[in-house]
Amino acid sequence: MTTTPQAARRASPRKRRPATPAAPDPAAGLMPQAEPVRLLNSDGTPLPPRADYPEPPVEALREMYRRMIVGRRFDAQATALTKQGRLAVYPSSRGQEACQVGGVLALRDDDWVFPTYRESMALTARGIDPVEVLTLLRGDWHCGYDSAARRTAPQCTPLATQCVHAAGLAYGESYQGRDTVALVYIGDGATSEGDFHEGVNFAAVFKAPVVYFVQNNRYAISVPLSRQTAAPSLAYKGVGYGVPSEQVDGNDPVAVLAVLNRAVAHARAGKGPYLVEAHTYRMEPHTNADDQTRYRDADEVEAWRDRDPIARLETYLRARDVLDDAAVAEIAEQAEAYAARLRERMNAQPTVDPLSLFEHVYAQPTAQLVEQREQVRAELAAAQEEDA
Ligand SMILES: Cc1ncc(C[n+]2csc(CCOP(=O)(O)OP(=O)(O)O)c2C)c(N)n1
Ligand SMILES: [Mg+2]
Repeated sequence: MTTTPQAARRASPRKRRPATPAAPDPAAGLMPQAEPVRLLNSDGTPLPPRADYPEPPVEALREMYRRMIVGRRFDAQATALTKQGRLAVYPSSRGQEACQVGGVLALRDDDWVFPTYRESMALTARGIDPVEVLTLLRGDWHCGYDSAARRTAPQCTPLATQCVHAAGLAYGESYQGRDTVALVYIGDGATSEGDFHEGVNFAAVFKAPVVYFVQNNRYAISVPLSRQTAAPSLAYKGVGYGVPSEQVDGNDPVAVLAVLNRAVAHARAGKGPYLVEAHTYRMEPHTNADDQTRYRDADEVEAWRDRDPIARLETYLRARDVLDDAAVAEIAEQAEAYAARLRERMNAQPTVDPLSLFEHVYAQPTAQLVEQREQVRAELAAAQEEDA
């Protein structure tokens, strides 16, 4: 008599299966902490130290404080310059100082930074001449600084395109045997862009040494985070591509630097990219041209004043006895002198040659460009004759 396999299975008594060992979690080592990493309370008192994110040396934190103070003063000066007609537009990063300065301090000079329009403060913290940093926002056609010499890409206005540029550059660097890292600054809103996903994916597959540093400042112009994404944390966006990802309190300078130090070390060791989401807040409007009263309450902005990253670090450093009244006053003076010098230099009228617009577009200019350049040249000559 023949039986079908199904019938045989039905006939035999059910065997008890041995307990199977739990399959290893494929996302182990990739997942962010449930709560953003924090090493200081909002009032600047320390939390217990953590083995996974060791506290940076206190000298580095003191230098971070200095650069944050100078950075905030620079930022206020740049906003004032828009009101005096010296800058066309300025996107402030007031409130985001821990991220602006932390990103730069986590890197070596020969590492690369890929900034957005929001990162003027980060670039000045990197030591780039502030007038050069503001060149583009003044209305010139170029970014003002020498990108190759400063290892700093031009500030990127098209959202998220820097994510793919950084992946390519970092891959190229490691392909040539160098251990340089590229750090990408990107906003919360820009993580909805295709280029963000393509960049992170490429970096993950080819183990490009990139740190994707998301400053989640809660808004993409007027669009709040809740209308942008349903992800519980933007850090999960890295996990989906196999990238270890972390979230950090972006207004806790000590935690920001500790987490970025680990992310940079990971990338430098050849283990591929890392993603860090910093929870922070933009205290000013999107730019000087934006009216924030149309989309957020003053109460919300006020509530974030209590988490001010500078006050938090100052309290901590005073308690550690590495900062006193005299040092605070001296740093404030440095910041004032920096702003005064910037003001002076920005008040001088720049000399801009309109014909330079046509240079550096193509190695061999197209027929249209040649024609347009000729038109501009003729118009300028006619205007000069009229003036004479
Ligand atoms: C590809 C592209 N789409 C739209 C814009 C217009 N735009 C400029 S800034 C911005 C909001 C970006 O928000 P977020 O990424 O959170 O950065 P934040 O400005 O908050 O630093 C938008 C939509 C742009 N610059 N580029
Ligand atoms: Mg934003």
